[in-house]
Amino acid sequence: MFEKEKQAVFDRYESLLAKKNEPADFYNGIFTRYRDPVLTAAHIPPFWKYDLDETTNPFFMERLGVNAVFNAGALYRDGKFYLVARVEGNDRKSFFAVAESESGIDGFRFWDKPVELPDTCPGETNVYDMRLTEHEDGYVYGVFCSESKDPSTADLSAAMAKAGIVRTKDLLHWERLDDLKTVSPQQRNVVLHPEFVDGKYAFYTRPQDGFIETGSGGGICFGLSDSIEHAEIREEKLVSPRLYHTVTESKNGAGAVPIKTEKGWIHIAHGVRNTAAGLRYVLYVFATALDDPSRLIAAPSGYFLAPLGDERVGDVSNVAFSNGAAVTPDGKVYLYYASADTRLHVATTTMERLVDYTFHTPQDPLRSADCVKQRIALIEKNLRLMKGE
Ligand code: M1P
Repeated sequence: MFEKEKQAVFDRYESLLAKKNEPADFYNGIFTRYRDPVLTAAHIPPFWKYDLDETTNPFFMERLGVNAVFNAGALYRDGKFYLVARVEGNDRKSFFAVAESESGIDGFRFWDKPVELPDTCPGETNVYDMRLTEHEDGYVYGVFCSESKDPSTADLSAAMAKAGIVRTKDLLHWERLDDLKTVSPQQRNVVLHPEFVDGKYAFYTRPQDGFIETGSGGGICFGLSDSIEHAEIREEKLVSPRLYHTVTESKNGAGAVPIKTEKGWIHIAHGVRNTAAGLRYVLYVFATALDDPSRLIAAPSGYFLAPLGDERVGDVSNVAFSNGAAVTPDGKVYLYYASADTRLHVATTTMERLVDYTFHTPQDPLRSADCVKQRIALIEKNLRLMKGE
């Protein structure tokens, strides 16, 4: 019985990892979606969950279950794709784990053990959403959310979010640096820019007054720090603002590390609006200038990617979230996005298409009357073309 169940669990796991992914039946000319997620709770190696010893686990039960695998930092190196995923145990605590694949769209296999971050903060209860930045200083940095209980209140759910920083050269050995200091009381969705700016380390931040609500935080900001070992930003400049009646009205946050193109830095971020059914998270794109990555130069209208079909349902429904993209030397872009805080997907595109989308999608005119004019202009142009005029 024990051996039979064990074999069945391992067989199911291996056949999942061997399954080829295929493009989904979806077209928008901007990116390709795929039929299957690239990482789910079922991609967790059985030996992370089961005690394989029959004497201590006679019923072959899961002892440490995994609830979800989602929000992953991404890296392409020497012909392989690496993800540092957020793995959430049944106990609600998240940790990081590296998975690698040859194709970037399927076959992701977790390394034998999850990442063991240096445990330097006794109050830290939860860690999640690592952005991986291959910095020009030679290190790979991981900037993540470090969450602890808010000691100033008896409210059990009150928490504090800060940006933790680690660095590595091999994704195996991690050095923990000081958490980022900013003027804002809390931070989440912090991203390290891959290049020095004015000789300093540059970060995209998301100031927030509370753990959930950004409050007075106006959106995604930019700040510089002299040091990375003791990172401190004294001034945060607004880059991508939250705007009334747009996809960023409630809040937004930097996502994947900005992608350098000949026309500017392309950012794939998330925007949040509130609805009667709760918060809706979508991905949107903006660009900043090559000579000043804090200067907004393009802001295509609306969302880039929204949760679709099954993606809409999960632990936190109606959420698309990304904190990682990998770019290959031949200009292919692999965007890793999670749906409903439950599973991780990939969408692929090319640098050429991403640039075209970013710089040729019209801006949001912000009012229905102007949006309909914008659309009618497109329709009239197309009607003339369709009539051969
Ligand atoms: O639940 C949706 C997302 O919520 C948070 O994002 P934000 O700080 O913008 O609200 C993050 O905790 C993220 O992990 C999560 O996917």
